[in-house]
Amino acid sequence: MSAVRAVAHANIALVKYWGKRDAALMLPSASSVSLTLDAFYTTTSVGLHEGDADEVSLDGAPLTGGALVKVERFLDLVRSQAAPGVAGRRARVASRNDVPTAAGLASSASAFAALAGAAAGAYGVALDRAGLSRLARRGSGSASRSVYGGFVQWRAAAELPPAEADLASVAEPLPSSPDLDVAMAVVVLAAGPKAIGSREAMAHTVATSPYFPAWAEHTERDAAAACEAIAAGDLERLGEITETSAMRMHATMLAAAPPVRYLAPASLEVLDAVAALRAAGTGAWATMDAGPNVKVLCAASDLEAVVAALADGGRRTVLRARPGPGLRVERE
Ligand code: 2P0
Repeated sequence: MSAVRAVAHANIALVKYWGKRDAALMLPSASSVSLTLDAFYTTTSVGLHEGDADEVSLDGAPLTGGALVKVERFLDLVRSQAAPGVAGRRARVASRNDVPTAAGLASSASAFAALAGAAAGAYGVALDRAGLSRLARRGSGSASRSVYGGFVQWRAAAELPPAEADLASVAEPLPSSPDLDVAMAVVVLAAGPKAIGSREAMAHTVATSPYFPAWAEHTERDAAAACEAIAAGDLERLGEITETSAMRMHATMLAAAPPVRYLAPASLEVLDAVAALRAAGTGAWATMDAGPNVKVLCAASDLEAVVAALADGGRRTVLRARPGPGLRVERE
């Protein structure tokens, strides 16, 4: 069988995913809402070979250690759904991350969405979009959202028992008002000492933060409100929900024992600059993930003004992003 290539774009959560209720099935504690971006993406090609081990490379270098094990386990999951003739064969995986600078924005979301598309294709596992989203979720939760372009919701299906939620907890594209023409400015800040990875940090937050139950409850409501704001084309409301969700997520992990802190002094300076933009009448709202970088949601027509303000005369690196497409899969 020929190799299959897939391209998936990174996504930034507007309503954050932070915490699993079932780590084995990768079921989130609450729904999340994201925007898939054009500027950052992963291209992955998967072919089958006769050797006895999976071979995985990222940006031309062989993958090793825990990262390799994660990919092998994911390939095992795909093989468990493949026809007997191919299920025993090993894969050759070549993956490339495209980001405008080597800025630490490489994302497990685009990586596992692309791997899901390419591996399912290479092993002849026929999946529709929902099936691909469900498969990508097993690699990395946020990857479920990168199967779709634009605004996306990943449903927690927390009302269902885990075995049923395993089928229902997938992403879906969100209908958005044509008036909602958005962009993101990504402020790249120097990463300090390597912080704890998001999977471990999430589990630690669930286990030790007394704020976690309140976080999960409010996030489910915030996700519903964000969907409404997106449908109504209400950027201001969406922006407020976005910034609030990010701050609540960081507050929840700051309350873990010991605390998890991704906010750096330079991040706080950018949050102040975003508040100053708003005070001066420009709609701009900040969000942050498991690192110091700050992403700023704004109207596409305000992007250049926002980038100029945040770059502060060239003192900071600011990347531009617009809504991007969903997963594409093709046979090589
Ligand atoms: C998100 N993040 O919603 C949140 C916000 C980071 C902060 O999803 O364990 O790599 O593989 O499901 O998806 C990053 O965590 O974690 C993430 P796993 P993932 O985008």
